[in-house]
Amino acid sequence: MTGYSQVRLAETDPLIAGALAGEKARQESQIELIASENIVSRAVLHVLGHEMTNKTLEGYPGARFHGGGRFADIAEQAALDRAKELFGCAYANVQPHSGSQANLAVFFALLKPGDKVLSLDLAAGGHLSHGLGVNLSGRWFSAHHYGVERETGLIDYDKVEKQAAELSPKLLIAGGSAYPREIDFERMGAIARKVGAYFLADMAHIAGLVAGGVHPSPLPHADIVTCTTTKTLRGPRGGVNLSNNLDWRRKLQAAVFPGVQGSIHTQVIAAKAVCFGEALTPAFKAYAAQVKANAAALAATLTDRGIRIVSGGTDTHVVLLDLSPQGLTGMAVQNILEEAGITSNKNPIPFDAPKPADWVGLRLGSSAATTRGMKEAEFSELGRIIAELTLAVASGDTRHAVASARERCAALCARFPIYEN
Ligand code: DSN
Repeated sequence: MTGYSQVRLAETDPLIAGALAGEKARQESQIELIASENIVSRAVLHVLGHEMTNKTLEGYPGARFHGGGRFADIAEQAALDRAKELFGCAYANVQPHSGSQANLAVFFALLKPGDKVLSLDLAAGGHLSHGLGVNLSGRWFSAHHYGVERETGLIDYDKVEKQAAELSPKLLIAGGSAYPREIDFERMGAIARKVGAYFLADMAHIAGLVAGGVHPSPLPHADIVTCTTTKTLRGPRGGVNLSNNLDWRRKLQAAVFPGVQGSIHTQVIAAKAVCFGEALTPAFKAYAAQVKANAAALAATLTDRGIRIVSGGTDTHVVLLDLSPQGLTGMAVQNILEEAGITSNKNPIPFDAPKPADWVGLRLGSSAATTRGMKEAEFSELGRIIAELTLAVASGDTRHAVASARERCAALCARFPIYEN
């Protein structure tokens, strides 16, 4: 946002101007380790605040229900072309307003209410839009879940195959929000085919790693792939549907509009085009590799200091801490990290308690701080800070640890500003 518009907003709406200024300062002065967050480029920010937001359109490029769409069509067509090039696939739909909407459209396209779905349990790293009881996907469909092994924290694909054979789901789903390891999409696709299920791969969290070539792509194996542009992909808030199989085209187009959505978020679609353009550059490949290396450095440092990492490490940007050996909840450590200048989120771990207040998991992610320019050395420092704070909470005396952590986090923020100009 330019200085001019901030000044104007402060005059017309001081409450919201204050909230925006506060949020900007918070982002600059805290280190963001929430795994679903990132820091978009100036170009993406610019597009999100553009007059393109004024344009109402329904339908698809070249076939709209409203007039005046020729420039929006250029943006949406670019987003489609770039998404297909980036992920090497035959079909894309860039209209879903979020990852949950992208998933809902797949349910709408493939299933009837009551049909059986088999997906990763939320506590094992799944996502609420894959059939959680309080979500439409769990309320209107018959959702069943596979989990991970208690000892390893990993999916046992033989068990998934057995469960799928017994259940005969119409839809098998892979992916989620907090599974830190590579998913064997090839095996999941083979299981789906064997039991006659459709296979949906939700790569919301890892889309940037897939785009950057540092995580295997689900596209050769899944009927349909969904993702967001928000997380490792470092773009605007929004969803995408992809497929290699053009047979899904008609159904998916109709499922997104008019199935589960109306008019498009025009400026977000233009920002998605910019995001895909950025992700096609060699610099983004280097970024994706650094995200993975940084998460590995963070996990190794925490492990060395006696913090248990679910699954023993990470193959992605996600590091999931199990705080039960220290007798702590995720909430307690989330709070102390925030006091020191690190943002994170409590998260269930496999076999965790049902109530969020009792969860013993804490989820960290490396995408946003990597965008600031931090590398392995800084992520090791973050690991040391987080371990010291955790052990201090466990000991009941946090004063010295918080004071030291605050200073060290502030020093990192000063060395790695978010937007330098
Ligand atoms: N699914 C939520 C998360 O992973 O934090 C939001 O994207």
